[in-house]
Amino acid sequence: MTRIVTVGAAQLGPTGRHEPRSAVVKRMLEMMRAAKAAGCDLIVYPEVALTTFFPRWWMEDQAEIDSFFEREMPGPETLPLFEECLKLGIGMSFGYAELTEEEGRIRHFNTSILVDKKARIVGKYRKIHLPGHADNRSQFELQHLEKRYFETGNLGFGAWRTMGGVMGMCICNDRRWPETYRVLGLQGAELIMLGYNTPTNIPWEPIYDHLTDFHNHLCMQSGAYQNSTWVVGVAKAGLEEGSDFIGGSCIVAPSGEIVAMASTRADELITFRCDLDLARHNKETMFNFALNREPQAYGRIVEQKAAEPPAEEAQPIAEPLAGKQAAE
Ligand code: CDV
Repeated sequence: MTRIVTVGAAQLGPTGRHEPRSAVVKRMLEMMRAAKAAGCDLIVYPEVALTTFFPRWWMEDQAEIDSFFEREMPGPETLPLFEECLKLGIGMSFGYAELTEEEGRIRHFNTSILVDKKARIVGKYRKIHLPGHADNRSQFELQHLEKRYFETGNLGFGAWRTMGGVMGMCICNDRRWPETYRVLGLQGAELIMLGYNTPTNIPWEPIYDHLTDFHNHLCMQSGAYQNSTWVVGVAKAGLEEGSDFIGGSCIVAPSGEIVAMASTRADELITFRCDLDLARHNKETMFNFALNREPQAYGRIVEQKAAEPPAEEAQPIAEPLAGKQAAE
């Protein structure tokens, strides 16, 4: 038996600061129609798909900041995406900056949603691992101020049974953390969707700039393999307002192999027929969690945040060569 979900990863090229949402939505709709024509059941767009990636700029005017956020989903500008989903009978996932009133206050999240083939929002995720900084590092032309503009997501890592499988979401920096995939894996996730905006240069931490593409794939491939799940990673790519974003959007099989990858840094659709039953193999053998995990040994993962190296020098527990001279 096979359970095929044909997935389209809809990489977006750059979006300018003053480009209206309607222009971006038009591009997204074109890709959705192309995805449907290619037989897709589901189309996945990047993180903060509707606007430019604004956290690169230090801003103080709250109205200006809020202009990048969506107050309703769908709103008038995003409704056409939902209408097209319903018309075509295709699911979708995309990221956006969310402004909401909760617990009596205005809150800002970096959010993604999962929409089924009837255009119903069936899943929502708010980014948990927010990279960058909250302080003004004006010595850098381009900053990364997610810690200033967003709150840490408060919905946990959810998984949803929909469109014939168990699906999860995370966003960009989340993909670098094994905890993300494991929490989703523990809910049986068979397909994890994520969008990213990843610059080729991190001015305050350039040591690994030359390995940005490698690390992008490394973490998604290991997450897929170790949890036996499909991973769909979708970039906002290209030169956007001075930020040089990687592309490399890809679909990763539960084996950890990349089975489809974008070759440009512009709007580009890649597709793959993902057999969700492939995810079953390692879920039932090597990574059969019920049989092989040893949670009693993993306490530190949830009990501790920072690394705590041993305070003291190691003491010998045996000295088989006691009395012999060590080399200098
Ligand atoms: N949008 C992101 O989360 N970007 C980060 C960069 C800043 C390192 C990433 O993990 O790709």
